[in-house]
Amino acid sequence: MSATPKTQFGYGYNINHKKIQKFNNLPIPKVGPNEILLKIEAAGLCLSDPHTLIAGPLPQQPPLKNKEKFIMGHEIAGSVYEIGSEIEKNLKNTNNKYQKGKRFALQINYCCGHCEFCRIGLDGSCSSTNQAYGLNEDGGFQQYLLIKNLRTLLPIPDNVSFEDAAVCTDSVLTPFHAIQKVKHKIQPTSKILVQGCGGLGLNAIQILKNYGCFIVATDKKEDIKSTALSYGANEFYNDIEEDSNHESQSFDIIFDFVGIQQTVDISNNYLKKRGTLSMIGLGKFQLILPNFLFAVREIEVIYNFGGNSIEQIECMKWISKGLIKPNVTIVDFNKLPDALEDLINDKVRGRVVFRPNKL
Ligand code: FEH
Ligand code: ZN
Repeated sequence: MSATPKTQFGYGYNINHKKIQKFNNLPIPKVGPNEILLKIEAAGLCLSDPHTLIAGPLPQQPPLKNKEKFIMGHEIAGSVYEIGSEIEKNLKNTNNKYQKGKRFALQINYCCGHCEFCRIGLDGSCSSTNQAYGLNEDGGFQQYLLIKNLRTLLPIPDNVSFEDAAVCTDSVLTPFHAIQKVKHKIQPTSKILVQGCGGLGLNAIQILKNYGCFIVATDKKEDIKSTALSYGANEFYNDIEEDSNHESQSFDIIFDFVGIQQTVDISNNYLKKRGTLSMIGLGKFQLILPNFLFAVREIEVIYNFGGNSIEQIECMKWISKGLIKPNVTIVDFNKLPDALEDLINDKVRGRVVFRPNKL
């Protein structure tokens, strides 16, 4: 292994700027007795990144005040580069779990492991702090990241690449979690609409395919049609209302990966009585739900955000078995600001991943 560099560079948030900032000459963090230094092997770019730059960091639980500067990047996979003295002492007792070189994906939120939610496996909803890599604390758009909460390290199966493991932390996990919450309602005869075929929607199609249901996908981008169909969508439309013969109130479940008024209105048109609307996309901060029209049909509306560690481990298993193949494009780490502009301008297809240590 080559010598640890003295400094590193990264990209992140600065409260005084609306654009991502490059931070040069950052120190490589010193490792405490119970900490690990992770070498970042892959870090994915997400629409939450431009949202963070504009709307600010994910709020933390008081009394924690949000940082004014931090390294962004919340879809992270890496290898153990250095371990603290206490972890070293315990290596044998932990079956060498944290040995140098071991491969891990990070759970985005720093779950505490002992709150009411963590104790029942719902650690994605941990109620302790809301600290999250790259969203209000340092993340993966740099070469080395200090891991203070070992609970956030989830082992990557041998045949899963760092790039796939990185995007699994969010762009696979989030749709997987949303689908797990309604899977008891999915039958081979179910008609399901996936609105939005971006990074998350394309993964949703692949996950849903395993339940044998009929999948209709929509996206305003025409060029995504062949990918959506090849991932398992039975039909694809740019505008379902204009281009299809689907009847009103004929869908059992709709997954909305866009989250704008137009997609809510489409869901209102197409959901059956007692249908389910699963909201994932955060296109708009606030939306008007058709209160009366949903009430008379007893529509169930479910909101989703991220997922739990047990689901993230399961997602990696699905990838290792070839059941999900994330759509990943590797981009030079030095080109990160350009890739972010492309994402903002809707020019990105699937997920962009950087390899900060492969320059
Ligand atoms: C997942 C888990 C925790 C925080 C944020 C997320 C993502 O949905 C952000 O894109
Ligand atoms: Zn994200």
